[in-house]
Amino acid sequence: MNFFKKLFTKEKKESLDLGLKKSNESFFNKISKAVIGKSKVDDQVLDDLEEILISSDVGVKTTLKIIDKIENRVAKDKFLNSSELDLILKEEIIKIICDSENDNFLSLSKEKPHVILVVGVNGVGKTTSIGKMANYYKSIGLKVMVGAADTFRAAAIDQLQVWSDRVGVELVKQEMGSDPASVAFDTLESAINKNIDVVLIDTAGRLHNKTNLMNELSKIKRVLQKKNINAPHEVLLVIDGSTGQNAFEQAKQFTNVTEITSLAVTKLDGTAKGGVVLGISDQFNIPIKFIGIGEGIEDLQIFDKKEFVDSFFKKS
Ligand SMILES: Nc1nc2c(ncn2[C@@H]2O[C@H](COP(=O)(O)OP(=O)(O)OP(=O)(O)O)[C@@H](O)[C@H]2O)c(=O)[nH]1
Ligand SMILES: [Mg+2]
Repeated sequence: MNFFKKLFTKEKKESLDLGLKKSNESFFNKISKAVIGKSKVDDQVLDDLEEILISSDVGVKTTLKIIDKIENRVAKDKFLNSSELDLILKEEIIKIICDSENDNFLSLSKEKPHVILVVGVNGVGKTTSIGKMANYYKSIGLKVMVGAADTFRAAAIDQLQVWSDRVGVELVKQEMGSDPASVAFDTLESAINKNIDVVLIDTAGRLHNKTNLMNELSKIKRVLQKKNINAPHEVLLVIDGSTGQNAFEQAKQFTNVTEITSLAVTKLDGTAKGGVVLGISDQFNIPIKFIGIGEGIEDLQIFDKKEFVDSFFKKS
């Protein structure tokens, strides 16, 4: 969908650069140290590079793939200049990530409403991301409705109410402690009646080892299907990028127990662990749709692999 691409304006790019500043700086400091005094990429540089990628949370599998590619290039070009290492790395990483099957456009189903069930462990940024997504979808002219199916805490409903008011979209809610599946059902019913385009359903922070919470998620799905057999059209897993390797773990655990169709990686600002996005994008066969780069309403971007790698590798 080309018009999403067009939304990647200069302004967006600047905030992406800013959001990834810590990851970018930390990565470059390490790379610079590794090549100091070296005229060519030798075994030592490659070893250091491997360590740098792993310590930048790119993940072991993806790191080994990248090192393998660089080794091949070094074998072909024995006098590969070490000052060019970052350029070569960028090239190879873009190739690896873009070869992966993930796609990053915002595929919305043809039928209305497109229902997105938002899941993830405690505190990763589900509710905040829903607020930002509601704002984004509204800004491109879609009618949005939000459902407060995190009924565990009154504060969770209030938080979503604040976001809905701020964005100017309708919220469907019930009392605290009510059945989350019933809230989801009400939301979908109301959205159908009001000809809504996108429905975003918030859920409680659930732990992968809590069977009851996973059962709750299944129940929400089942109940939604009573209204529309294709709902939810999307189950979006939110993961906290600042937790580094734990983010991989969250993605793994969730994909093991439920069908996840898209990912949002949050909190990439203020962390040097942004490399986690490169690894996740390579290793999971699930598109990363959004990345969170701040707490503000505009601080959610559609994930664009190329732009991301570019910001990650930008020389300041
Ligand atoms: N810096 C930064 N903070 C974020 C981002 N996304 C969310 N947050 C913050 O993370 C905290 C938790 O966000 P919530 O949206 O409440 O997380 P949640 O997953 O809904 O949490 P529970 O409902 O308790 O499971 C809040 O303080 C958010 O402002 C982000 O991209 N960057
Ligand atoms: Mg929440």
